Amino acid sequence: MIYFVTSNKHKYEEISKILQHEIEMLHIPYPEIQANSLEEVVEYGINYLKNRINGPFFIEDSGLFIQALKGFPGVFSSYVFKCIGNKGILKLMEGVIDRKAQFMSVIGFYNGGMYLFRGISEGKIAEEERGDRGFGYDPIFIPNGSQKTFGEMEIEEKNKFSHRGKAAIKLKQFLENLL
Ligand code: ITT
Repeated sequence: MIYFVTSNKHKYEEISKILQHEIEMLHIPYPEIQANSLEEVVEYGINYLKNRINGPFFIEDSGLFIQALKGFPGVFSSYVFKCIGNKGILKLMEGVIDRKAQFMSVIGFYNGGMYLFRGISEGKIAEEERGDRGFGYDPIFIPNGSQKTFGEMEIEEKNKFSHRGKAAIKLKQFLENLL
């Protein structure tokens, strides 16, 4: 049994479709520091949690980085989403031609040692919100190789394109090699 420490049930559903290993969602709040990279946020979170949890666990931190906005909202994605939402981002992007963006995910696994796995999904910001699946910025992100937003995809399809899907596959391969 491996714990996935998160408050976000969508993240849990996405990763549990990929990991064959039994994972269990555990909701223990941990500090998410203000840092320049997702890796720093994850390392700090693991160091905080490692003496509070018995057994192997992982956490995941993710963000949307919009090129024309110099990487905003990036490590502040969760806070920015709560404040201005998809409508606010679309407003900031009004009239902007370069709509390139990437989603990034860093999974940190701990079993006595700490291991980080990163996944990136390149894509663009849609002109309008589309779809009501998923969470967060899903309705405004179109990954390269698809015409749909993440908000228009089932979890399995999103996982094929997504930052989290890619990071989770790396974790899965790592766990298989541990056995
Ligand atoms: P944790 O408890 O796991 O931290 P969280 O929702 O607070 O859950 P983060 O701190 O990693 O997650 O914040 C990342 C934010 O970025 C998240 O709240 C979304 O707004 C956005 N985001 C990340 N991945 C996303 C995805 O796959 N689709 C849509 N939005 C995403």
